[in-house]
Order: sequence, then structure tokens, then C-alpha cells
Amino acid sequence: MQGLDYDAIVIGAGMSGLYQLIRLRELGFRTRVFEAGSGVGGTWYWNRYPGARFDSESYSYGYSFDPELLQAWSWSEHFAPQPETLRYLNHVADRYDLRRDIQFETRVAAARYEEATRGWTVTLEDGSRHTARFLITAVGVLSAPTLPRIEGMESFAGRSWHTARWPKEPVDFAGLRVAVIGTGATGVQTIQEVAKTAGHLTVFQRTPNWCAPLHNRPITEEEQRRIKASYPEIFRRCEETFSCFIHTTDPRGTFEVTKEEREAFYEELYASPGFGIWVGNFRDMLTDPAANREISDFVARKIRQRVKDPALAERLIPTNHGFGTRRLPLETGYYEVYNQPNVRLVDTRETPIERITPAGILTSAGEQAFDVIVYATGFDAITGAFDRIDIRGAEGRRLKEAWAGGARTFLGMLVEGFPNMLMLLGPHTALGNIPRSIEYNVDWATRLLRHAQERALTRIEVRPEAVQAWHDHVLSCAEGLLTFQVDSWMTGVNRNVEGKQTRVVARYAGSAPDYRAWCDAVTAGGYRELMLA
Ligand code: NA7
Repeated sequence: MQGLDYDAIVIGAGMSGLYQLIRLRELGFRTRVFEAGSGVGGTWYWNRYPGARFDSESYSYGYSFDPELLQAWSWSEHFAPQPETLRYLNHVADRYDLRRDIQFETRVAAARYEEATRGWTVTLEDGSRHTARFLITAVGVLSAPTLPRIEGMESFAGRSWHTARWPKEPVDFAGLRVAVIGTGATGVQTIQEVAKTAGHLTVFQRTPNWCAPLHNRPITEEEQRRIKASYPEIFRRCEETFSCFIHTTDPRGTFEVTKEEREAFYEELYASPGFGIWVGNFRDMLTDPAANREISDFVARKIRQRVKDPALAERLIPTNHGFGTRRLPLETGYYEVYNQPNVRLVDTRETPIERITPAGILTSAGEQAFDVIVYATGFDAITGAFDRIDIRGAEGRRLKEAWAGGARTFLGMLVEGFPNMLMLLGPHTALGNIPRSIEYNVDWATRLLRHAQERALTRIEVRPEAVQAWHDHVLSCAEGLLTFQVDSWMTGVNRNVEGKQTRVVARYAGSAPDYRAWCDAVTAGGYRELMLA
């Protein structure tokens, strides 16, 4: 690779970048990882807000590639909190001596493919340039935070943060007047935690989300022994299920059972830990509106039972989308928070926020003073982190422009016109239980790179007809799903981002086994879908 600084440049040292680095070393690649944070961990580095934790069972979330690592690490809770996950990822970085190839506090500004060298030139924010044969993006799915577009935000005299830019030192909320804007999965986790200590908490809710109990608890010693003895079965299970969780769709249709059986099943799911109620529910929950109404009515009854003030309960019950059609926030006492005297809900559909003032927040009902404003307002998801880098492929074509009408990829990993660029967790890859998808993506990418290495190939590009076939498949998987009839980050809508107001199929909605079958067929067929030179 004469003339190029590295064999591969990886953008990002989160879960995907770290694992990719391990695999590239096995290929003997000279690799440089550029990471914006001052440490490893990606999502788990940035999202330090109070209450941040897994919604996947801890033991199904860690890396599975090394049996010794699995035995060396003990998760303390069924759904581990963020500080523990960050410790875990630091443990991984130490164990495999990864930091020597990672340059921290380094943000990539631009990346450009040069045909003359068949390589990528990566420009950092400090202006320095670095070249490599391959560019591997490990930039995450939910890593480009978005603030709301509210006038006067910069004028606020108190402290304010986006949840994904939380300060490293702990924040003491005792006695403070706190506002939280946003009630997605992040807002829910934050609200239920901050409500414990805040002097007064006001929640600004634009759209209520359906939430269900997490049922977290510590892992006992006996459970720890059982978990460590059964890792092969746990990961085999994750490989077989629809979205790599330990839960999977119930084969029964909602109306194939009696009303009593249905209620009993819902009760059982509501009382069980984790995502079972979302991804282990009746098979037609997200395709049949009547089936969806059944579970929505059930959860609405639960909310009414848990929130004492009936009018407030109604405000917390979604009316514009059915249960599970957006990402389900899991909660621990979230609804009970609204029974506390120090918590108030402001429905911004009834009393819109007009502006942020130096003292606090002005709504149509008047001004309220705050010491802290928390923006739990989400992310420019999936393509946002790509859009924030000026990525140009062959003939100088901008990725952002190529994806202006919605992303088009091959298997979520390759883009037509962007040779030698591989994406981990790119648009239209299988998501679900994310680390399981990461490990699959990295292993697939590594096999392709080994194939190129063994044959001294220096150019990899996907054929347009392969992109079209994959794109058609992605669209067909989304057909008939209620999820795609609702605004959310999964349908590419973010009202705080220019050009992201219309729904697209932003997420691959097929099963993980189906996704892997497509990818495995490409490998087995000798990469006929790619132009290799
Ligand atoms: P989400 O799920 O996108 O939630 C963002 C929340 O912020 C949501 O309730 C939004 O309301 C709200 N929002 C955004 N802008 C505004 C303004 N201007 N005013 C009021 N409220 C606003 O992001 P999360 O961080 O909670 O979760 C992202 C993923 O991270 C999650 O799915 C997990 O996978 C982990 P809206 O619904 O748009 O009306």
C-alpha cells in the first residue's frame, strides 16, 4: 500500500469501531481509529445522563467473540446502567490493548475517495490529512444529537445540556428547578431518575409515548454462574430470533386466542422484564390495526391505573400512534413520577413553548423559571452522523446528496459510487439488539477485506443492480407495517432537522436471520454483486 498512510481508517471508537479494530489487527492491517470523544465507548461514552441504562438483557448485549472475555466480565444487573457499560468497554480496550491505534478528541471533518491512489483522504477538524486504502465508518446510529429549534436557547442563564452531551461530573439536582424537554426513551429514563431528587421537575411533552416496565434487578451469584455457563445457548438464541433479542415474536395471532387468554398473556408480558411485550408479543401486533388496538387499550388501562389524576393519565396516553409502533421506552416507576407533588407535566400541544428566556421557559400560559434545562430531544438518526462529515466518493459526489431522497445502500454496508468505503451499522442494516448486529457486520466486512487482501485487490465497489435489489427488498419488508405509518426516528423524521420532515423507510424491517441470509449468500457466491479490481 505504497503512498498511503494506513490500510484502513476507522471513524469512531464505540462498540463497532473497537471490534473492527480487533479484527483488522488479525488481518495485519495498519489501522488508525479517529474518535471525537476523549475515551472509548461511543453511545456509552456520550450518554451519561442520569438513569441511562440497557433495555436489552446485559448478558445478551456484551461482545460474544471471545469466550474468555465473557467469563472475565460479570454484569451486576439484568439491565446494566451506563457507567457499568462504559467500564466494560474500557475493560475491552485495555484487554486487547486497543488505545494505541486510537486518536482521541479528534473529529473527522471530511473524507474523499481519490481514484488515482484508490484510497481515501480523511481530513480532521484540525486540518491534518491522513490517507488509507479503506474507510470504515463506525459512527453509530444515534450519535448526532439534535436540539430543538426554539428561540432564545442561547440566552438561558442557568445550565442546560442535551442528554447526549451530559457533563462528566455528576450533577446534583437537590433543590433545583429542572425542566426536561422530550419524552422518548431517553427522556423517560432521565425523568424518572431526576424526579427522585429535583426540588421541582417540569416535563415538557409534545407527544406521549407508550412505555412498559423494565423490571430490572441485580443479578444474583447463582444467576451469574448460570449466565456464564450458558453463553453459547444465549447467543445461539439471539442468532435465531427476529431482532437478536432473547425475546421473539409469539407465533399466535391476537384473535386466535380467547379474550381471557389474550388478557392473561398481556398481563404476563407486562409483568416480565425487558422487551418481551414489544418483540415477544402476538405476531400481528404491528400489522393488524385491530390487534394493535387490543394491546394499546391494555397498556392504556395500565397507565390509568398508575396515574392518580385521570386528566393527567389521558395526557400520558398516546392517541396518534399505536403501541410499539415507535421505539418502546422501558421504565421503572415512570408513570408514578406524575403522582409526586414536585412533578408537573406541560403538554406542549395545549400550551406550546414560545421561547427560552434568560430565566427559564415561556409557554403560551406564561413564564416559568428554571435552574436547569435538559434537552432529551433525540438524534438525527441513522444518516445524521454521515451527514455531519463531508464524505465524497468517486467523481467528488457527496454522500449527503446521494442520500437526499433517503439512503440507498447494499446490505447497509456498501454504497454505489463510494468505493472502498464500508459502513458498520449503516442505513438499512439489521439493528435490533445492536451489538449482535455489530459483530455480524464487522465479521462480514472483515471477510470481504481478507478476500481483497488475499487477491491483492485494491478497489471494491457495489454494482448498481445489487443496490437496487437490496433497496427493493428493504422497501418490501416495510410494507404493511404500522411502524412505517408513524413519525419517528425509525421513519427518518426529525422536525428539528432540515430535510428530515418526510417519512422514509429508514430502518431495515426484515428479520436478522433474513438479513444474514442475504449477506451470507453474497460471500458464498464469491461477491458477484461487487466490482472487485
Ligand atoms: P427520541 O425517541 O427521538 O425522542 C425525542 C423526544 O424529544 C420526543 O419526545 C420528541 O417529541 C421530543 N422533542 C423533540 N423536539 C422537540 C421540541 N421542539 N419540543 C418538544 N419536544 C421535542 O430520542 P431519544 O433520545 O429519547 O431516544 C432515541 C433512541 O435512543 C431510542 O429510541 C433508543 O434506541 C435509544 P416528538 O415525539 O417528536 O413530538
